Amino acid sequence: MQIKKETLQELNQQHLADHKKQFDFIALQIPNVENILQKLIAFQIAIPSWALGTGGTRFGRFPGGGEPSSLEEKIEDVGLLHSLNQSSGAISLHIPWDIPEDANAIKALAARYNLKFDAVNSNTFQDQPGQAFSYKYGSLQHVDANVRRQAIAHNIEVIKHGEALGSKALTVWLSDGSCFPGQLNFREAFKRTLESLQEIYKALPADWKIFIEYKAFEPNFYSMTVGDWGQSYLFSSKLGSKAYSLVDLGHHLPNANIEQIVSLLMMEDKLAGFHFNDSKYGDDDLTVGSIKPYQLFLIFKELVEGMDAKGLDHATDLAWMIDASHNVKDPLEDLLQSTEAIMIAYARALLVDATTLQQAQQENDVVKAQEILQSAFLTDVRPIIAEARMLSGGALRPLESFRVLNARGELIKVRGNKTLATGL
Ligand code: AOS
Ligand code: ZN
Ligand code: ZN
Ligand code: ZN
Repeated sequence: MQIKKETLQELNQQHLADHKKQFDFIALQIPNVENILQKLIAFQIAIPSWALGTGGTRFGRFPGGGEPSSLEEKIEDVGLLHSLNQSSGAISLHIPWDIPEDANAIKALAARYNLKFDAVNSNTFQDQPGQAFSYKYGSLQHVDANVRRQAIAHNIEVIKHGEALGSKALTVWLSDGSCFPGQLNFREAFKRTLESLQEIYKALPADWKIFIEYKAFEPNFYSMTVGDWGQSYLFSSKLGSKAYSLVDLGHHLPNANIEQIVSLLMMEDKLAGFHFNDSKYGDDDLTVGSIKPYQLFLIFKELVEGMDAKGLDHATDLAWMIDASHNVKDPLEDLLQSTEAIMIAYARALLVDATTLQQAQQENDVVKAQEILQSAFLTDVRPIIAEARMLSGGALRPLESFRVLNARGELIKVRGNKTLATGL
């Protein structure tokens, strides 16, 4: 399903008068609103191919129908999101869940929707049919060199697929670890993993990066070989300047200060970017901003401050990706909500008065520092985001448009009640 620009313009027209009033009101209070609009327009968040279908839990899936069953259909779905919000201009593939048989055709299709290929993800946490060696006891850490070699070869293959599509990064998330004390020699497992990663690193094209994603627990529940940002940082710093640590918001132990982790990784030039989602307990993969929007804002506040200090481009110098999964929502509606939540957090962070905050910090004026942060956080920035979307040809109200246009119904008409099994 493709939405015509004129259709969106007609829908926007119905809300234009209301929108104008709201936008003018907020614009009056913000000195550099033009600058903020430009930054929001440039900011793009990659959609993971595995979030386009119903995810669910190990207890069950309740698919809704009309889900994409091929890479082509996944690209169409991201194209649909992007036409509505103009902020989802990239897709992140997971191999072998997505196999681009004809890379040129896939590239051409994506270009038609104005989509880029973000980081490609390897998968050594599941056994594939016909695979020679099992990942039951790990992949890059495995005691058997045959298993390690197979996992290294897979990662190199993923790089090749990514190269053919114009991706510039490989994300490695390992489920490697142990379920019980004594199962693993931590140091040996670390060293074997490092050696394996070094082999993969050697295969990176000159302008590529490798992202090392960490996770505190699951599916291993005693130890994870890349269990936290310290371990990820050790790997990425030992690997070299093309290696970075990837922060998935759901991969920390409860109450971790993620904004501080982010700020220090960035200080050390080791922050790859994000898998955005939200959680109350663990790797819940809930809609971004649905549980802890203040935390998300604080993360973006660190990002904006840190990137500005280093002269980095907010839109292009870090990898912005969603990693979510849904059991009770329409996946596309959920992704619209997630993208909006990220834009809200980013826009609010852009409102933080950095000079006054720095002054308050110098004077140990704790109260004032809090006031500055909270006044940015409590500003309703939605009209600014809507304005940015409209300026770039998107919908003033993406979610409402999705429903008014009966997008899911149209997809079901074409695709039927096909469903797609997705990841963890
Ligand atoms: C798993 O928990 C991680 O978040 C990975 O990023 C994984 O590759 C992705 O969630 C797909 O399962
Ligand atoms: Zn992730
Ligand atoms: Zn995860
Ligand atoms: Zn997950």
